[in-house]
Amino acid sequence: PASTRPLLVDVHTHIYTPTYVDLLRKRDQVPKVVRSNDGDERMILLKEEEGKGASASGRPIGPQYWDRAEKIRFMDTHGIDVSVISLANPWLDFLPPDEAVHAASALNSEVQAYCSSYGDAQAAESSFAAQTKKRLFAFGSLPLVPGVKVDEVLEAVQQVKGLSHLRGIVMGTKGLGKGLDDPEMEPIYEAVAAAGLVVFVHPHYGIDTSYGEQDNGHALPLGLGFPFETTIAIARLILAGVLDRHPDLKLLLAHSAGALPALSSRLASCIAHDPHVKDRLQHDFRYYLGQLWYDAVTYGPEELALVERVVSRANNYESRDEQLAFVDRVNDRKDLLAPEGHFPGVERILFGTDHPFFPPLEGEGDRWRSVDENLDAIAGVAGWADGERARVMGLNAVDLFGLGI
Ligand code: 5CU
Repeated sequence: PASTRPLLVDVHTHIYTPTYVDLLRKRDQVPKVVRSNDGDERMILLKEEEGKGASASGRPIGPQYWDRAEKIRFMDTHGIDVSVISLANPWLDFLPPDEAVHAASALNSEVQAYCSSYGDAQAAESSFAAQTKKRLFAFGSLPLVPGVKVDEVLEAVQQVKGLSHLRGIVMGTKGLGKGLDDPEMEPIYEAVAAAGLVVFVHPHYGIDTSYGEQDNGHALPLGLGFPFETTIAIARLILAGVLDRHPDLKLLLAHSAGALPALSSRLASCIAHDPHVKDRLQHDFRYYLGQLWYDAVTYGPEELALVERVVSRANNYESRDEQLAFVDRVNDRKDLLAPEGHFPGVERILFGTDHPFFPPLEGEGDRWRSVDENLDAIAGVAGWADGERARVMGLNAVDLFGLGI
């Protein structure tokens, strides 16, 4: 029964709202929604979907992208008690400033209604919602586009803060057009941190590279391009000192921050050996990984374990001596336990699904393989017990987003 299993909260789950899909229907450039020859609607989203080959002409879209009943059915099928939904990529990035400002305001109201009008009676069918009476929360959107007035972005931050079911904002990696290390982003970071909102950083553009002559469909842009985009964006943000200036900024990184955990020591070494940047930060680069949050969308227990271990180390990382002491303590895992009884990195990792992307393959049943792989990863991390799993499955989200309120 629901009451005896751990609370499950999905922090990486998207929608394209009806207003947003209408915006895309009016466009003749990517991103756009088009009607195919057989009458079905197709969404063309990524630059790779414009060309020839397996991914050309986009993907079919339907109610799974916008219908709340579909979201709830998906949640029920997978035992998800609560979802923190976000507008999917590419958000408002393609709009001129005035339109982006209006669209952000309309979308934030729409997403608030999507969550808040889901009635108490229906919500109470979930064990968690029996206490909170809420099953749906959301990230809002900001008009982050080149040329927008920063004051208008700050007004949107205040709008999001004032909406009861919105607990953060979702954003891509472009900021106001120049990336997340742009000094123009400073007042926005300050306002978002002061408002206590969580920033969900999500990729869309991939990286500027060729994936070769062979047609590999979406596999490389999504499997590598997306996570490398996040890796580079967050490395730049850290190197610009954003986390030194805004230690209260809460950044949740999609796809477990891509390659950032795996490359953090190499990056730290490159920084330490480069006279241009070696004195720029207040801490060793690895330290900052302990200031971030990570979704658990890794699809494998070993990858998830790597994220946890690196983030656990970050919380113990100030100097080479401390690092060596950390390694000693890892060898006797018990010594490292936090008062709550788990590695500190466990507190920074949160379950996610990426719904409605990666649906079941033909012939598969109602459960989504992509969801089960991520649940199995949480179940399979060596050394985690029920306490660690419960934190990652839902308790961390309750704390980070204040879902009990
Ligand atoms: O399949 C895709 O293109 C995507 C996407 O666009 N965004 C996302 O979050 N996951 C998969």
